[in-house]
Amino acid sequence: TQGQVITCKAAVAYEANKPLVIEDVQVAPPQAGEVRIKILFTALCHTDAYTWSGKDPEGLFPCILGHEAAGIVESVGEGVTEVQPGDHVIPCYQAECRECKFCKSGKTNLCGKVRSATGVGVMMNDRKSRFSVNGKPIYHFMGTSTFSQYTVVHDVSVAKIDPLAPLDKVCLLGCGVPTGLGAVWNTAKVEPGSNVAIFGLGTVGLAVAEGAKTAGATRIIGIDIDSKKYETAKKFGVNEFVNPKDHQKPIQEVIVDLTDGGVDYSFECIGNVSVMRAALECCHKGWGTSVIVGVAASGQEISTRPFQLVTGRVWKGTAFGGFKSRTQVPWLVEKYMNKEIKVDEYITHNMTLGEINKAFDLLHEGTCLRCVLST
Ligand code: NAD
Ligand code: AHE
Ligand code: ZN
Repeated sequence: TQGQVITCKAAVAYEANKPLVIEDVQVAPPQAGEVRIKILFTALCHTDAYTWSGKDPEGLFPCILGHEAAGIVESVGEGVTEVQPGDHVIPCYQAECRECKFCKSGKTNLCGKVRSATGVGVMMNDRKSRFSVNGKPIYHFMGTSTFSQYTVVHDVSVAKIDPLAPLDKVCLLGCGVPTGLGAVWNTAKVEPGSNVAIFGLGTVGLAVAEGAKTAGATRIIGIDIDSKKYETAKKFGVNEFVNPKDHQKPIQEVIVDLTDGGVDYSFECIGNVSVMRAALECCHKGWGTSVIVGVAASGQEISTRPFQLVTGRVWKGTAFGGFKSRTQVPWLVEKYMNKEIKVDEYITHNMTLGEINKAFDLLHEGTCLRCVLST
């Protein structure tokens, strides 16, 4: 198949909110600096649902969504040296070129090399898509487009991993789990003995809990409007639970009262701007740090009294948990293989690519953390 167009099945999002259509899609060969990957397993993340909803300013249609996956390199374009056909890989929506201003700064995991293309659904080389249906181009998404049996990505967006790692599990290390762990370890840098509040106990919030537990946090307070979330959350390290619906007072006041003035660290893992405000305001005066992890819709803005920051609270955000993708995803895979981090525990459902619309329905029900699709 090397050098040839591959026709395979993919889930195409033709319009916002309209059911995805399983189509025969043509996938062009990889050009210079590109890699074509046979995707074996892909999970669904709430960010896919967000873009599909039409609220993402970077969401273009028709496109192939999906960004949490694992597969095997099928072929590589000219000049690609770090991976070869047969390598087991995880596509990374956050690239790492190791050469750009961002990569060299030592201050961020964001990479500038291909971001201008991945935000508009094309490849960097010719600003065109490698996907088409009957000659009509289909946009890429986040530089990954994993809801397809084959995809083409930039070589700076491919993490080569241990071939012994089970791809049906480690696909989760493409997004949600690293995001939560890294928010704690890299962005907040939680110290032993800290008190932590986590708003939203989906996969990302639970990974924050796991990260906080391993960092030695003392009180790990989970906050969710769905009380059923507490049972599962306990397994990930949450040791107190608050449902905002059980209280008259604003949730930030409830947390401040519970914690003698506020928590050391809080994490917003929902994407709701009023909860982001509450998460900041439940932090302790003088030092409390709040990390925004959730993705809020286009047009939404955060607000608080500047006095909150003047008096020492810090507002931060994180993308992919601050992890350098190509370097650290393989390391996270090893941590999983050594049983130092959970992954299997986040997988509540397994389905096939053909059942993707049903999988999205599930995602909106409280019982689903991650659903892994086999392609
Ligand atoms: P999820 O939907 O599984 O989890 C959200 C949880 O929040 C649910 O348990 C829900 O019951 C709860 N919730 C909703 N409204 C609430 C409220 N007002 N108060 C308290 N709890 C509330 O989602 P997820 O897959 O865990 O993702 C969480 C967010 O993180 C999404 O916005 C996603 O787009 C974002 N995300 C960001 C990054 C990043 O790099 N920054 C990476 C992955 C995901
Ligand atoms: N296109 C969206 C932004 C979405 C967003 O913030 N994405 C996160 C990853 S979410 C993964 O589930 C991210 O990494 N952002 C940094 C980046 O470079 O995109 C919008 O609203 O415009
Ligand atoms: Zn995601």
